Amino acid sequence: MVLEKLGDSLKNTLKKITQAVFVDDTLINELVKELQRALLQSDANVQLVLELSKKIKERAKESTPAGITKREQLVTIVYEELTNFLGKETKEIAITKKPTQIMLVGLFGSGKTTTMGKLAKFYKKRGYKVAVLQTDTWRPAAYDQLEQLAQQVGVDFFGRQRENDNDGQARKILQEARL
Ligand SMILES: Nc1nc2c(ncn2[C@@H]2O[C@H](COP(=O)(O)OP(=O)(O)OP(=O)(O)O)[C@@H](O)[C@H]2O)c(=O)[nH]1
Ligand SMILES: [Mg+2]
Repeated sequence: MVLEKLGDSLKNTLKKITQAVFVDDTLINELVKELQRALLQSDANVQLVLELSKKIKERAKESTPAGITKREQLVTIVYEELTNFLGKETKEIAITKKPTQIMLVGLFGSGKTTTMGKLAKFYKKRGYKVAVLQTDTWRPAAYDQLEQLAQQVGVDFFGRQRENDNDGQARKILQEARL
């Protein structure tokens, strides 16, 4: 999911609630529709988006607790339901042994290399000795992309440029990185 874009759409949607004169069914329906649009554009699962919409609409019917306005209640509901939707729990990657290897697997263009850079920076900052390994010899520039990223972050980089032996080479690169 491209979360930055989703963030902007959601911000605009929530702004609508805070600026609305009346909080009524029309506003709630409009809000849910905009949320649906924003989430679906970010490739969210259709069934889950429909469930989220239903929950928000149901909870919006509840009476407003004393001390807050209907508007504030609605923003809270949307916030809570979105938090549930996007995942409430975070999971730490436990570094229990050295070396710890993290392999990133995913579809083309899903953000593996970028995430690798972020992870490298994260662990370097915390005092770990980090090396990133490029095992993709298929896509042109994959090597250069990670090499540049490693330079920016200031971590070691290992890889092979344009090699056909995809199977054995990951192991070889790993061996090199361990030396
Ligand atoms: N907005 C946004 N863009 C991202 C994020 N992560 C990656 N990208 C962008 O998505 C594109 C692909 O990212 P990569 O990290 O190269 O993805 P990849 O999975 O390594 O791609 P391949 O190696 O080609 O399979 C790049 O233009 C990144 O800048 C993210 O969290 N948010
Ligand atoms: Mg990549």
